Amino acid sequence: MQLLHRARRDSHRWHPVLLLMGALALLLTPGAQAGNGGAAVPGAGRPIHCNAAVQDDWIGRRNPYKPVYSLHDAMKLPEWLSFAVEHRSRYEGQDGSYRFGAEGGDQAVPVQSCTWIELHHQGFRAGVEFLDARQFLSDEGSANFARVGSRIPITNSQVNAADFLQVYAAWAGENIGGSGVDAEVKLGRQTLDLGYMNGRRLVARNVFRNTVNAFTGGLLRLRDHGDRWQAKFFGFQPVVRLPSGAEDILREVHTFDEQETRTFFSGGHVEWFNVVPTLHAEVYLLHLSEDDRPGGATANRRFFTPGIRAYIQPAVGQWDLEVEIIGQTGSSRASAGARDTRDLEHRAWFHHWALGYTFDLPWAPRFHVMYDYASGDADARDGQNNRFDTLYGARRWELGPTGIFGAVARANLETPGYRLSVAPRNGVTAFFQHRPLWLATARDEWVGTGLQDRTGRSGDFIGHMFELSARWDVNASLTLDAGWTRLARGEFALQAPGAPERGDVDYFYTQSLIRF
Ligand SMILES: [Ca+2]
Ligand SMILES: [Ca+2]
Repeated sequence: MQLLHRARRDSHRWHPVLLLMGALALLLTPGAQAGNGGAAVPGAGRPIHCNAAVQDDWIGRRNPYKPVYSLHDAMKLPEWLSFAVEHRSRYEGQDGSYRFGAEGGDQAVPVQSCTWIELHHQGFRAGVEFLDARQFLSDEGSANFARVGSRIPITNSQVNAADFLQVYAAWAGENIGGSGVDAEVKLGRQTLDLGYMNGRRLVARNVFRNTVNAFTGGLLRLRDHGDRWQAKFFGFQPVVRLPSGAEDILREVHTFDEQETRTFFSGGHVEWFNVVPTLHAEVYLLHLSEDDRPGGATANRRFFTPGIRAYIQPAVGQWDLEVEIIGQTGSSRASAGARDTRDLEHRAWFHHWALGYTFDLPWAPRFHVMYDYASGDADARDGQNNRFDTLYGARRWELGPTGIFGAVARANLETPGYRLSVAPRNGVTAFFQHRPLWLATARDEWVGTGLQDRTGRSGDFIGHMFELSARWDVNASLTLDAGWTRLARGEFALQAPGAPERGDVDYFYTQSLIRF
């Protein structure tokens, strides 16, 4: 541990080992391409949540989603109607706590039900997706989120009962006028992923989380008919999940969601496939501009988020890699508090590096190392906000489970790590992951926990996160998934003001998903 800690002291910005890692990976790229003559384009992954509505891709010729037990087929519904129902139940248990002022353990049963109906005629289609996200066993004693002086037992990230996730009209056409370009326009309330699979760090349709981000506005997607590139441009108002207050959620008040009427989120995202065979690249620029609205105080974020990403997907007997570098510039406030009216210059950044190899052995073991850095704000009085903001991104695939756990946010964070993944049989995957966690700056918050030591005297070491997880896609209608995560708390997590006194935290979940 001492070694890791020492190594990390040198790594604050661009660790030479990381640069070497990146250079090495690039050198190895030609080898990878030699072994993979075909220039495959990233396709849709196997769904593990309410996902039917986004698996059915009208351009790009990806596999349409199809459960083995199809209600659509059983009901002999016509071809012009798409229809899917999904239901996920999860049990989550946590022993011990790590948030500000929290004590004891907690448990929850998040339940998600989803119905999706789409009509299509020639290139036109109209769809509705209805999502019901509830959580049982949460009560006043729960502490899913904490700020100094207030414990929040449950949030609208976990609960949004019976609401419209998507309501849209869309048009798609291929090889428009012989131009070699496919196009799709989607208008209305919708969900969006930016960046294939693990690229969903800034805009994601959530998978593990019980509720899902949605936006209202327009999306234009262009795609090269020869699969060389794809571009997305959007102008949105984010949807705020209501009710948002913990009291209303616990009392099961039902309120339909609304647009955040004074928030505008827009951007462009361009992907190039097989820049050299198997290496894919993305470049993007996002803009967020928000103002307080009645019932919705904001941090008045007004900033641009540019970024680049490159990756090679894992394949047996091949090296894979991923690099993503994101900047943020503009203005924001230190908090969303009504009395916080001081605009700060917003300058933040993030980078992610990963290098892996999949062995040509039974169970196709893949070992990969990774490193994430998300800037924090070292000085509360310097007129700058340097805390990275992950916008509408997701994190479960690299920063541990969310749910009632969610210990690791992509802000004020520095974490190397490694993971061993195996696939013992078709449809079964499992992994072990270990990540030591540090605050990027000791004076800023361990974001999302309410723990902060402005003097920096509690140090910057959060602790070690160990994770074991397994998933079984029994068939296209049933997926089982379970995981155990231990947070072995370090100096900061034990000594920061308000930190729970004792011991490590264990989190366990098990879930099933059925789709028809
Ligand atoms: Ca609602
Ligand atoms: Ca500052």
